[in-house]
Amino acid sequence: MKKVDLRSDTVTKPSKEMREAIFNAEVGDDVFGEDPTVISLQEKCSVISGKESALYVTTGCLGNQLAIKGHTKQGDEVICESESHIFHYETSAPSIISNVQLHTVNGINGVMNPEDIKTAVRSGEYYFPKTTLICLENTHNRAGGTVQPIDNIIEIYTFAKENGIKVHIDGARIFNASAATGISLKEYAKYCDSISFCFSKGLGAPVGSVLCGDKDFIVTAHKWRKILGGGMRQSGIIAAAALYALENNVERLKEDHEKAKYFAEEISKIDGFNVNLENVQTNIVVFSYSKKSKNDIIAILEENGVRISSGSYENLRAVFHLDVTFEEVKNSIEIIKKVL
Ligand code: TLP
Repeated sequence: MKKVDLRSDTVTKPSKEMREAIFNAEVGDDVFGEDPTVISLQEKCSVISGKESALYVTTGCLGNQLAIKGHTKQGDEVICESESHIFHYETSAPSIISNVQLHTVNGINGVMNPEDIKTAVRSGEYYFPKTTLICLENTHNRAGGTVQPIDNIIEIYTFAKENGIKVHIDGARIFNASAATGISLKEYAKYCDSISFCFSKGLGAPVGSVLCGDKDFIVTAHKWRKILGGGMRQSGIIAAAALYALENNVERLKEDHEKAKYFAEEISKIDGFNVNLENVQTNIVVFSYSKKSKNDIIAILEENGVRISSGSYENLRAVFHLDVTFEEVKNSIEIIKKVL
């Protein structure tokens, strides 16, 4: 029996059409800057983000880390939300690659209050680190796919500009934010110095992310991508999947949001489940179950054909994507009702 895999939107497999695009990709050696498919992906990303330049990178983590490297100097401080991906899931890379310190600010549902950011920014005394970067995450993973309100982003960016601080958006799922709000990637990207987004999540490509910013910043990111072993050769093979994803899988993201909403509403009716429906804004549902431990639930559901993952702390997480049908979502609810 095929399992319904809701562990992440990273689990999707390339469709037949995407594989055809991969098959037909023109390639060259990208370390020589000669891969036409990579070049056209980067150009497209620069156009749709409204940024001068773009760099194709292996992962979302690498996109974030190159941004931190490009915007900071050794010993600087980077402000990020206390549940952010950069803080929790990137193996302390900012301290290793950029030798910077993270200063976390508690948000509400992943959204930082600009006043709290202003308080966290260091004054100029010599014994303080220097705040040089603020990172925002849109949508916010551990908060359950919540969207950063545009007014909030604008306020943070305006303050940052006035104080010589850069802003990076970890937009791994920025197209989910756009699908939920109608605000374009270009509009979001206006209010940051750099933005990264992933092809390998809701867009369904097997691998790859992109980092967008101004020319000089991308020149530095390109150098550091090479230093870190991320220079790729005939990467048009995978860039073709990313191009296919941008052209064909963005519009449909709304369907994943509907599946998430339906799932959240249905499980909230089951005794023992707790889900904050207001936070279900995109394709992620973070929820809890009071009657069993987190690991037990994950194991029981796995045995019964539904795969979910661990969310923040005691929470569970289900993520909706293009490889799970509405029918399968309905079935998974029935299974949950039956076994829990
Ligand atoms: N998130 C993964 C796990 O690492 C948790 C997932 O399954 O959701 N930014 C955000 C907001 C992300 O959610 C992720 C991946 C990344 C960056 C990193 O992307 P990759 O895995 O491509 O390095």
